[in-house]
Amino acid sequence: SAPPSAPGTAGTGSVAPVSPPGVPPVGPLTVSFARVPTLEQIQAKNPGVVLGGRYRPPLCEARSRTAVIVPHRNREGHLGHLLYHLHPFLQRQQLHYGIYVVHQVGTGGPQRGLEGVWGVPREVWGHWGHSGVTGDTLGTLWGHPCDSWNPKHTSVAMSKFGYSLPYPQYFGGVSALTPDQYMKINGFPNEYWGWGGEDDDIATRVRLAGMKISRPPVSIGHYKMVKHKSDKGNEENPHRFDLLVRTQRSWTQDGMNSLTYALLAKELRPLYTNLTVDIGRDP
Ligand code: NGS
Repeated sequence: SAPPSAPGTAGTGSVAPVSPPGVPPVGPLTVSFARVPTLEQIQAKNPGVVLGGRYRPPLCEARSRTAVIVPHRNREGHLGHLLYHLHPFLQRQQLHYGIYVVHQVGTGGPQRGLEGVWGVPREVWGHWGHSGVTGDTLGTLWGHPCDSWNPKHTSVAMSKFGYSLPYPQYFGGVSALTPDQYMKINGFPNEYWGWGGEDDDIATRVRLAGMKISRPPVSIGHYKMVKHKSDKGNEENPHRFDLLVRTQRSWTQDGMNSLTYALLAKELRPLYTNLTVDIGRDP
């Protein structure tokens, strides 16, 4: 049945085949970070993207709707690179999508593991209730970004790790889950403040919830990262190993069902929806 009306430009026609028709292959892309593109330049290259950073393929009905959720703090240049590459990637795949940038307020002081903000835009699920993708790394997605049965870890070959997994259970970078899968793992943990471990916690949740991590082949899950130093105010979390030992006991109480935050602003910008949230501070 047709999905309920969702934001974006009008789209009519039949359900999209798994491989997008009429999309000329572009082959391997050269991703350069030499110059940060301006938002105006990106807008000019993406005329089909409507306010809020939404797009709907004009000639077919996408199989699912995809919310791309980007946790963000103080890296405007990275955001420019991401939007420049990601909008065309997603359109070539004829996805019906919206990009949400979740901006955490406050500088200094430890912040909760960035992944935690994924649960923030609950209203995102209302509009884009089929698939979700989250991450802080640039990469490609293909077709239906989610796996129907299992949470997908998509950034399997990242430049910083020599294009292979740093360790077998690695779940960091970019992942794609359906809302149903997200609920099954009780969302992401809220107790990790500062750097490290929250992605390992999520990998453990996937297992404890009776699912497996699904992964695309290396040729698809290929990611080039913008190099960056460790973020000021996001120092290594000294408690992360203690927290990881407790995941088995804590995951049903700590997660989506215990998440608190204040949504301070929601702005529909030309290339993305900006959500400004206050998730509090390390107690
Ligand atoms: C592990 C961290 C993960 C992190 C990964 C890669 O050690 O959170 O390294 O880090 N786990 C713990 O600290 C328990 S990276 O090279 O990207 O900085 O994602």
